[in-house]
Amino acid sequence: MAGKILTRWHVAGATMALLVAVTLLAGFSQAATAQATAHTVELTIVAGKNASDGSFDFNGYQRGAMTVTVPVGWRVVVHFTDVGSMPHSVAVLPNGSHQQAMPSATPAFSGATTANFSSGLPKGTTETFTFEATKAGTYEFVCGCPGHAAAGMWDTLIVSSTAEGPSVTPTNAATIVSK
Ligand SMILES: [Cu+2]
Repeated sequence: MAGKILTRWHVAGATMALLVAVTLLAGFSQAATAQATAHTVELTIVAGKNASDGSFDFNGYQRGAMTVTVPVGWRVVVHFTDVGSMPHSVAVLPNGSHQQAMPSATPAFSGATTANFSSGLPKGTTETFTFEATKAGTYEFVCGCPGHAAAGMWDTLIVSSTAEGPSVTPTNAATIVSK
């Protein structure tokens, strides 16, 4: 009798230990997954910052003078503010789109645009949009208001398959915060 009871306790104990182990493993695996998907970069883009270029700039940079790099697969949260004297917009478009007279309103990544791409957002407006940088390559931040891209209102976005984190050149050209 005593032997049977002891065995039962052993079985119960082993089962408990197994459950604890499985629960711990599940917990670790969940934490690892959460970390893998937490690759988000918050990027601030200020339109029309520099009056001396007619305010046709992002963060004071135009004609590709600012390059933002993000690793492929990261989520990009763009905080856009128009501080210029006229409406502006921004979208992530395929490389070379600034050469089009009327840049396409279809962004390179789903959701990678402010509202009213071709008419722009009134000065003083702030808008946030989010997209997943799902494909490596070179892209452009372009203002869609007529004539603005031709006047220089575009910069560069590189979605990199080798970069380990986001960056911007020149250094501090944009506020980037990784999360
Ligand atoms: Cu503009």
